[in-house]
Amino acid sequence: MMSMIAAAKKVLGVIPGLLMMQALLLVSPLSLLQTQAQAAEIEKVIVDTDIGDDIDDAFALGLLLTSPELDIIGISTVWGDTGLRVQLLERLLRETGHSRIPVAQGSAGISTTPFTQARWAQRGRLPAQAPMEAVDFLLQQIRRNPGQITLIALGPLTNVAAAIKRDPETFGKLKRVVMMGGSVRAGYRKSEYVAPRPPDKEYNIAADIPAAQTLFASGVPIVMMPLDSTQIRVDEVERNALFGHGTALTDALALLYHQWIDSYQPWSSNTPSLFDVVPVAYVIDSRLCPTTPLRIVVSADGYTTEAAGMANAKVCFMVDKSRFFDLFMSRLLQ
Ligand SMILES: [Ca+2]
Repeated sequence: MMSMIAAAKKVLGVIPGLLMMQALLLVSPLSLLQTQAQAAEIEKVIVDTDIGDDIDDAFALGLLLTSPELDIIGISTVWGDTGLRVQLLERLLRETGHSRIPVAQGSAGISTTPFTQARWAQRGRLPAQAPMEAVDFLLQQIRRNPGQITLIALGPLTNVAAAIKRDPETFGKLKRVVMMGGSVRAGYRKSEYVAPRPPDKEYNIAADIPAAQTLFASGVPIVMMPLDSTQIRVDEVERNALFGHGTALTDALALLYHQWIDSYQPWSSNTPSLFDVVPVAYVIDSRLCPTTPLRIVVSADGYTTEAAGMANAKVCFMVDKSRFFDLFMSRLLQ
């Protein structure tokens, strides 16, 4: 008759075997394939942003930081006080638990646009280490991940053009540029219930026209989200839901929004437009913004017009607003 100790040993001997079987089941060929498929769906992105002026970049960052489909390998700042934009990002990333994301700094330039969220940014910390230069960072990351990176461009295209000029061959190894900018068939409008103006000189393009011309002549795949599809407003119901939600991210967005409102800002509205959120939403779910291949020419005075010839951009003219808000609100209200 088996002693109690021997019986216990026998049972304990079976347990590792069971665990091993379970482990084998967990790494079955099927589950390995599933894991690989999930990994393949994660999109590597670099975000180039003029966060701090208008408020839409902050909302775009909000969607980026809450979307598991995206691997944010870095964020670079562009236009005007790029150092203060780094400081804003440092605070936003730290307070939302994303300090691991590298931030790079574009060259500082002159901007006449008010930095509406400067006070929030100034209360952030300076990064512990001097940030990498934006163009160096972008080119370094493209070399490390050829054909894999989507560059999401949310500001004037100054860094983008500088990267093309410095090393066009490396820049050509981007997977694509998904950008907010331009105005192809419709201009700025107060609301969707008012007829749009004719195409306008859109801010990101007009701020640095030669840079936009450089990108559209580069041959790199471009997905363009112009004014035609990006004038989506966050009304009071959505704002209350977001700003009362109580996460570190929505708290930060609420404070940034209030500074934006409290500044002398050219947008002069309580209701932000989510321009820069549209390219981010597109990268997550391209079905919400179907595109048309077109040849886009950037004129010397900053218009983006359709021309005859081979397409150089895929342009989204209409966003599925319901699908867009389902995605945006559900992610930020996690
Ligand atoms: Ca922007």
